Amino acid sequence: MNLNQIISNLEKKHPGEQEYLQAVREVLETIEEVVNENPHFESAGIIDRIVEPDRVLMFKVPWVDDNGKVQVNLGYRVQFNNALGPYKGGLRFHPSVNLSILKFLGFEQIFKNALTTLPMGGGKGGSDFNPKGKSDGEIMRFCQAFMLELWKLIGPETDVPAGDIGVGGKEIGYLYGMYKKLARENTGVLTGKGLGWGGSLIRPEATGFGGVYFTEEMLKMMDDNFEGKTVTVSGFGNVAWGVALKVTELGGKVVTISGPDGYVYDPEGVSGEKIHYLLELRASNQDIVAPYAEEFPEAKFIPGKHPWEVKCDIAMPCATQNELNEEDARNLINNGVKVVAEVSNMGCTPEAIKLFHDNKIPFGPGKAVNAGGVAVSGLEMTQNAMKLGWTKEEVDAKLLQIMRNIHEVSVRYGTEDDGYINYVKGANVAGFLKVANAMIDQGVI
Ligand code: 2IT
Repeated sequence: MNLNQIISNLEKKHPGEQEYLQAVREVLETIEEVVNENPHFESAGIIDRIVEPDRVLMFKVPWVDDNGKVQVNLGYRVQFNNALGPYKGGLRFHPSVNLSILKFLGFEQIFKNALTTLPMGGGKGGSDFNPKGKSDGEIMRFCQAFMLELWKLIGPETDVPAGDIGVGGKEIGYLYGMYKKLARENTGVLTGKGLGWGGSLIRPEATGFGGVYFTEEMLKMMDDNFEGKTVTVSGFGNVAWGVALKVTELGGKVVTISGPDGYVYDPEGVSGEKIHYLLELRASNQDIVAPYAEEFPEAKFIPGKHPWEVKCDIAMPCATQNELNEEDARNLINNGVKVVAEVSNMGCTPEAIKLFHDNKIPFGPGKAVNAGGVAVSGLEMTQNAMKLGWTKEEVDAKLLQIMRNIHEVSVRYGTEDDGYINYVKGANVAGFLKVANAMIDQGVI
């Protein structure tokens, strides 16, 4: 496999799609060895086929705002690979959304979903719609207009969307209502639904809980645990909330959260009622964290900065892609970080990851660490298909098992000669082999 040739061909075909090219390069670099060991992958064109989505759907979303003015956004669904099951992955509503970002997310999702061992292919979608400052009525009308196009492309056995940044329980409700009306069926085609109408218990917590379960396994490899650990977290949404809940339960202390306006340092820990306050912050649709420091005076708001300058044992990025760069990584290492676990998708830049690897700091990549979210989405699909629901304890136990299993396969494929575990390689190889073998079995389609 000629990695540079493949990447330069992709650059020509998809100029400027930086995030997508970054995600592809990272995966191809780590699977090069296993591809070279399996010549039948080459003859079946697996790499050429896996790096391009099956199809990309782009559509216009016109809607009317509260002032009666017509607004126009772009809508997308990237159906990347369905070798393992229906396309599965979230919808992101954020002004930064473009094709490159959704292709990177869809590509990552293929391997992440494979790691869960549940029957799900990879996809992603969303819009450049900005939910910040929008009224409930505007969000509902936008979701309905978005679904008016999307519903034709999805279905319980073809493509099952869910939430991502900017799409939570409220948006899933509006999207589902419109889908059900148009499709005249009630098959639970979106996951992350309300707990009273088909949603799975633990789904809201799942990404954060799963991330902490995975990190606990990483700590175990060093005969350690969360007890007494200081943890820095970025973001203040659903994912940061789940992480704060579980870290606190396991005896650790989350000392930061962050938003686009800066970060909050809370030396006493984001615990108890403060964790629930995160949900209020999020629900305000304001996208700022400064009010936390007004509500809880022991905390300090540091405007315009990232939390990675704060001394910690464990760093868990929970916000968005490329949110932790080389300089941040150097700060963390100089401050004695023991473990870095990326809960956001592609949260760390390639330079930051290289620095962690060079310094032998255990680094868990997003597609392994945050797979708990989509794993519980998969369990929601199972429960919907059975028309039965599991208890909180049942779902949580399955999530824990899935995360431990992902850790185990990452160690199996990622352990280097000196004993250092390259989790990026381990997770990519394990996910890739599963998808590639399924593609071989299913022929050229
Ligand atoms: O990045 C992700 O894995 C998600 N946004 C969740 C996807 C899902 O289908 O639950």
